[in-house]
Amino acid sequence: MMENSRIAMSIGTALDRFIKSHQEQFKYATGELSQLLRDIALSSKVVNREINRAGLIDLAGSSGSMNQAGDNQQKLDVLANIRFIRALKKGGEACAIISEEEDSILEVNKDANYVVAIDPLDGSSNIDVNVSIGTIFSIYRRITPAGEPTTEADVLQPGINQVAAGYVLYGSSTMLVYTTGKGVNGFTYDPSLGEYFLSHPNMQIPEDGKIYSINEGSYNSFTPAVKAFVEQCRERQLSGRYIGSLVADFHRNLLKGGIYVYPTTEKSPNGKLRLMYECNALAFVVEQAGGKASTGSQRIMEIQPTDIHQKVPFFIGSKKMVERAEALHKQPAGSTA
Ligand code: AHM
Ligand code: MG
Repeated sequence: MMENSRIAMSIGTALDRFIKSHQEQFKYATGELSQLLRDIALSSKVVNREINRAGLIDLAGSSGSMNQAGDNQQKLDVLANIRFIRALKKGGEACAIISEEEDSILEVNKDANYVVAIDPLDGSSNIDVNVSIGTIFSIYRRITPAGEPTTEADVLQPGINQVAAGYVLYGSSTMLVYTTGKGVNGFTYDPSLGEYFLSHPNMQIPEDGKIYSINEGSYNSFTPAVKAFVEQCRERQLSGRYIGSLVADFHRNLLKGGIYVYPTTEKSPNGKLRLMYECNALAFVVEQAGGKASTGSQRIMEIQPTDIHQKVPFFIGSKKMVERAEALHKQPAGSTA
């Protein structure tokens, strides 16, 4: 058993080979988690193909239906949801799935051991304008024994229980970045070979950064602590960079150093982003890369979820930047304005 060791893998190693060679690091090294990761990677290739063809075959744009949050679902959201769920069902390793596009828990294979939380296509308002979008996923091991029906307790687990998490960025190139709790590795897709290859081994986020990513258009409805944080970023003359596509903003900040913030606003009193299939996954990745993720006053991964679609305020990125935001939340009301 290669406990806690990060197996040296050279750049260019194919994802399948990488997953296989790291299987022994998992606590339950039976191959099921490896298979789940492969299922997600395979469906992301299908989704990638559909995204690349979207402009050509009129897939982009609204499908006219609404999801549970009342968002206007895009056709590609619906398609991506179908692709991932079909692959996870067929793969047989998921006992339950929760998705941004599904109102309730999908019970899949009661004999399986893993719960998957997924946002099949995040940032979908960017599809029509050819801007990067992403898939975000979290994997948990169920608490009840396999063979029994999945319970709410199996699904509503805090982020610290994740066994794997990651994202796919459909950008100028497509990348899959994931962690199983032993560091973070990034793979770039080669469409001519139909395979992901290791391009970013053992990713580390800079301890401090010069980029802040927040929708400043909502400034007037920020809390005093968040307003103070934005003021501090302006005073320090940091660069404001906001794509409005979480995976893309997060990925840039992971590589360059920075912070992404989606705080509470008047329109969204709990923030906009969902704990279970957006925040926890990226929190696991960022912590494994040496960064932090917080609500401003609590570590994201320690929140006990009460609802599969629960929203939380979100501060994520370079350790020092998140700590500065947290420090402003600790100041007595009135002193930060
Ligand atoms: P979605 O899950 O409906 O796609 O919304 C999440 C997206 C994030 O990718 C992005 O960072 C954020 O919403 C942008 O929201 P806003 O336009 O309010 O700044
Ligand atoms: Mg989303």
